[in-house]
Amino acid sequence: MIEGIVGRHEAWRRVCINLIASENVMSPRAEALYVNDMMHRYAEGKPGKRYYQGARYVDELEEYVTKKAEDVLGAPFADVRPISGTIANLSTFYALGGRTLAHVPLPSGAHISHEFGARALGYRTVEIPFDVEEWNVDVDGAMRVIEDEEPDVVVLGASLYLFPHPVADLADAARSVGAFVVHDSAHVLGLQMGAFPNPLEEGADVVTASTHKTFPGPQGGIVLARERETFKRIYNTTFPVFVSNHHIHRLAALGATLEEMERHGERYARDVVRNAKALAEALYERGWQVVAEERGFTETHQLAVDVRDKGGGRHVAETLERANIILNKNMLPWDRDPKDPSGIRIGVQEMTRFGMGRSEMEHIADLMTRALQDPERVRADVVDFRLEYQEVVYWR
Ligand code: DSN
Repeated sequence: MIEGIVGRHEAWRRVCINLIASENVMSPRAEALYVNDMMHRYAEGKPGKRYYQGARYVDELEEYVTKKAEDVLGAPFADVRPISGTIANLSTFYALGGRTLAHVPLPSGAHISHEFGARALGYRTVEIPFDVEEWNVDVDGAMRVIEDEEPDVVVLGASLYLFPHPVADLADAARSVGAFVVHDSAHVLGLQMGAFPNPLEEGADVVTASTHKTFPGPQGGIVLARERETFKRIYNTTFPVFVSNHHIHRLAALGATLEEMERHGERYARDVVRNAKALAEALYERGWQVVAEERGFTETHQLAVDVRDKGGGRHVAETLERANIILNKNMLPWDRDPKDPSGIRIGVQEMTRFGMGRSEMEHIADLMTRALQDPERVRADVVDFRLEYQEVVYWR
């Protein structure tokens, strides 16, 4: 029964065009390393100071992976123990302990943990204004919020993320009121290898992320920091407040992915952004209202499309799923209802990883356009097309 369900899931998603912006696939090596005996074991605490015996090789692995993360991701300090991006955020917000947290509005891209998570920790949250013309944070408005509200934490970075947020422009203003700048790089961690600015170099104090979106590792989280004291506060909060055991089997796969990204990350990041622009252009030419045309659509792996003229985000996402084209409905800045929003969000990082380039992006735009009219008929074409791209590249 269970084997059957998983088998059907795997067989189905292998013949889908997967465009969910928060997903990816691991390399065969990382996948093989993911299932190992450490998934049965406990290693609470930190290397060399565990609360359980039997962790000598876990210590060796965790130290290696932590050092590799610092080197490859360009961070003086890394904590690989958060088990998700949300846990990385909660741990960071709690450790930096304040009363007020400023974040981008949810419909303009913020992650739910920036608002609901922060509030659950006792923060008063205030919104940083978003400029819909620029599809980015309104820098002057953000400065005013920082001056007036004097937040303790300013969160930039997003889940709907088309253009780099102005970390450098806001870091000094934040510091002048004593605020920490946290950049949520969940979506762009893999792009930071060469196609997106490193927020720590731009003045962020902390980067939080998940390790399975544009960074194509196992599901998990990570915290990166610029200064030792800030890092220690977060590190000493992650355990024992937000994790006890930290799902240590995933560290092997994370380490393997870091090694692969060290070799191929720069090329992968550039190819992803190039493909996102190509798909945006191709859809736009076929009549889809891809947002931010004046700004070149995107500087990340994502594009967003206003599909109100095609029945709305929910209708479009559900119709495309019938053709094996998998993406998600998404709020756009003017939306209030996440259940039936104006938009869809598209990410090309997974299909790029399977070797697709510009011409394949054009073909996907054709398939999407036809699928909206007759999804069942187009599904066979999607399956045939996808069967041509089954090997993960960027890892050997
Ligand atoms: N924020 C979700 C997404 O971007 O899909 C993941 O947590």
